[in-house]
This record gives sequence, structure tokens and C-alpha cells, in this order.
Amino acid sequence: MKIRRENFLIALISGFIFAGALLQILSFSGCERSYSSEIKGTEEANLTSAPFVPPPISRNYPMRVIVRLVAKEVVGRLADGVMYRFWTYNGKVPGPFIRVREGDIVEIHLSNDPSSSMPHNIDLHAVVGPGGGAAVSSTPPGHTSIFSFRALHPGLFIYHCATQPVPMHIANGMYGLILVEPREGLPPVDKEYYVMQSEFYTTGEYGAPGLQQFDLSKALSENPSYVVFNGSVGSLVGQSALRANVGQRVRLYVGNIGPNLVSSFHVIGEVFDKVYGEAGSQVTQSDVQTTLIPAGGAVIVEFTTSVPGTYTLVDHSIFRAFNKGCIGQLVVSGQQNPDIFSAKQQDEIYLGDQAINQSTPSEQTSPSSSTDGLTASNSTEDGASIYNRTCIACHQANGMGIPNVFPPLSRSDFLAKNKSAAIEFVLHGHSGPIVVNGKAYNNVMTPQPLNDEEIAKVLTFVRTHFGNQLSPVTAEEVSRVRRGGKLSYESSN
Ligand code: HEC
Ligand SMILES: [Cu+2]
Repeated sequence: MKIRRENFLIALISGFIFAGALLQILSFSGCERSYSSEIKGTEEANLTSAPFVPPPISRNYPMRVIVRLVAKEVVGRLADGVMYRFWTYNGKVPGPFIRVREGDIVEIHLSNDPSSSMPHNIDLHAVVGPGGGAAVSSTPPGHTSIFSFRALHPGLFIYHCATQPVPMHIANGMYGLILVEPREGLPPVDKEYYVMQSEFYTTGEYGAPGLQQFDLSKALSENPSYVVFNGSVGSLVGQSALRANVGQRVRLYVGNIGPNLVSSFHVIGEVFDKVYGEAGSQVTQSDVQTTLIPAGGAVIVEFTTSVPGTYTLVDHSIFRAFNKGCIGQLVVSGQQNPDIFSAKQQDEIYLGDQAINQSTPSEQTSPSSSTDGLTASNSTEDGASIYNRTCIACHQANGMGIPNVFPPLSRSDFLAKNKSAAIEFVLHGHSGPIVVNGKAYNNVMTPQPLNDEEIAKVLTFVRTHFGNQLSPVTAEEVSRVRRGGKLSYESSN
């Protein structure tokens, strides 16, 4: 008995020793990552403006990396016709992308432009030290502060100004991302991009033109007029869209500064096959549709493109995307890949319950019942109910539309000017710029699946309601436009 107990004790003690040794080993290989303090030389950081990212770091030893930032207050574009006095790092929102290696000493040189109206500083979330560097980097206009820190933790981190009042310095544009590459580097990919989500609280509503002021009450109620990627509406759209080819591996470094909102980051038409959750050093998930990015946090996502086309980056809190500006595009070029995604194979008419009406004798003898397979005319439904079924979602119950998004039908000069254009809009839809009552719209109206008589009825309803006093539209007129003809009294109404 006694001997056995001794054996047990010995086993227990040696077990502890073994576990200790194991911990020791682990502590050098990940848990508490050590660094070789031997700095070999100094280099200037290669800084890039969004959406671009500096090239991967190829060296396998730490260096002293000098990062030069200039705090600058500049007036810039927030949206078409909308200006804002941004507070920036290096003149842009977001600030530059900083890329260093785990173990590097990062030497921040923060200058504050002499034209600035107030002091600025920098708090980098990659810093281990008080305030992330805020206090030691506090810099009045016309001065430069220098401090340095050791990049202990690999991952993607936010940096931002933390001068009082902190929320205002953040809300006005002072933020960016710093990537600390793990010592072994990140797996190579074909494309890397820098995307940063943020909100702007302006006194004017979304799209209100001119120089906008910061609105504190909107900021307190967390109700921004703008939610955007990379500092302005449209910064990643059209000519400025992100680009890749079919078969390329794409890595997005996505930050969300807030200052208030959490982002539900999604790319329409893609699935992230790797997500570095909260932008830490581990891949935490595969096959993810939408990933959360906390305010003051980031995420790294990766996917390989398979099918050409345009992929839309959004915050899937979706009104922010379509009504507050939080939209970007990734344009993928290359060969179609029907094995993965077919083009539209067929477009058939579907009438649902109305198909029953179609075969009733009275409908078959209806005079305007022979266009494009859309033969049914649901003669019991009047213009008002067709409007309520199809148009109301966008043009609203009172025909006033939604400012900057859906144009008004009420007292619309466009509607009054050109009858066949209105018919064409309903028949074929419309996308691209259009001016209604002096206001520009650039959105998408989807084609409305209605037959000629229904279109005639709904347009007649629209043209004789909502304050409009315009001539009715007949099914014959719709049929003529459908066949590509013009109306004889074009634009004279
Ligand atoms: C999905 C939203 C949507 C629906 C549904 C919709 N529209 Fe539109 N409509 C728009 C948009 C957006 C425009 C501006 C087009 C652009 O920006 O390219 C527009 C423009 C128009 C215009 C010309 C501009 C103006 O204000 O006079 C008319 C007329 C019109 N729509 C009528 C209708 C009618 C009638 C219906 C229902 C049968 C309808 N629309 C359904 C979104 C919609
Ligand atoms: Cu500041």
C-alpha cells in the first residue's frame, strides 16, 4: 500500500514536471509568442491608400519600421455634391494601410499639420502599452511626436485618433488599419484589398447637398446619415471597383471603426472560405456567408473567385447598404463557368392565380389580349389596386417616392413630358441617371410584369392622381410602345 502511494506521488510529480516542460515549449511556439529582440536595421514603411495594401513582407527577421503620418483637416467629397470637413491621417479617409512583421519595432512619427485647428494623436490597437500610444503621441498643430512600440501580436488592428473629444475625432475620419504579419507570414493570395466601414453624422439627410456639419445629436442617437466603405459613397463602385480574375484568390482586410454600428459584412454572390474571426491570427471558420465586425474591430476574409460578374460588398443591415451608401463592388473578369453558375436559361411568364382568369371566355374576347404571351387581362382589377400591388413599394402610397432613391410620380415633370418613356419604364424597367423635378436619381426600376391593359390602367391611375392631371393611357398605346413604336403625339401629351 505504502509503496504504491509513493509510486503514485512520483508519477504525479513527474507529470507536473512534464506538463511544465510542455507549457514551456508551447510558450515559444504560439501561446505566448516570443520575439527575437535582435533588430536588424531600419526601414521606411511602405504605406498605401485604400483600397490598396502594401506587398507581403518577405524578410524573416525583425526591423525597426518608420511610419510617417500627418494629421490633416481637409474638405473632401462624402457623396456626389456633398462635402465634409474630414480630419485625416495623410489627407485621406481611411488613413494609410500599415504593414509590419510580428516582432518589429514600429516607430511612429506623427506630425500635425500647421493648418490644423486642434491637437491630434494616435491609438493603435496593436500596441501593448497605455492608451495604445495616445498620450505619448499627443501633438499640437505644427509639431511632430515620435514613439515606438514592439508589434507583439500578429493580426489586423484598427488605429484611430484618441484626442478629446475622442468620438468626434473618430467620427470625422481619423482611423485606419495596421496589419501585423505573423513571423511565418500569411499564405500567399492573388489579390489583397483594404476596406474600411464607417459612419458619418451630418446635419443634412443622406444626399443633402453642400458642405455638411457634424451632428452630435444624430451621433448620440446612433443614427448616421451615411454608412460608407472607404470614406465616401461610391468609393468602391464603377471605375473604382475592386478587381480580380476568375480563379484568383482574394483576401479582404476589412475594418469597422463604427463609431457606433456593428457591421454584418457580406459579399453578395460569394462565400468566404476562410474567416480570421475578429482579425486575430487564427482561421476560425470556413464557408461563411456574413461575418460580424465589431465597432473598433476588423476581420480578414478569403475566397477564390469562380464565376465572372459583379459582386457587391455590403453591410447586410441592408438599409445601410441601399439607403445610406454602404456598397462596394468587386468586378471579376474571365471565362464563364456554367458548371458552377448558369446564365439565365429561360424567362417564362408566370401569372400565378391570374392564370385561371386567363382562360375564362370573357377574357379571351378582350380586344387587347395579344401581346408577348402576356395575354391575360385582369379586367376586374383597377389602376389603384395594380399600383398598390406593384408600384407602392418604391414610389410610396402618396406617389412621393423616397428622396434621392425613388423619384416622385406626384407632379413629376418627367411623367408629364413623355408618355411613351413612362410606358417603357414600366415595360422594360430603367437603370442609370434620370432627372425628375430638377433632382437627379441613379437607381434601378425593375421591369413590371404586367400586361398592356394593366399597364394602361396603372399609368392612367398615376397620371390622374397624386396631383397629376394628365391624359389617360390606353392599352393600344402600351401595345405600340411594346412593339417598338412611338406615340404619334409624342411629348405633346
Ligand atoms: C423596385 C422599385 C420600383 C418599382 C416597383 C417601380 N418603380 Fe418606377 N422607378 C423606380 C426608380 C428607381 C426610378 C428611377 C429610375 C432610375 O433611377 O434609373 C423609377 C422611375 C419611374 C418613372 C419615371 C420617373 C418619374 O418619377 O416620373 C415612372 C413614370 C415610374 N417609375 C412609374 C412606375 C410605375 C407606374 C410602377 C408600377 C407599375 C413603378 N414605377 C414601379 C423604382 C421603381
Ligand atoms: Cu484627432
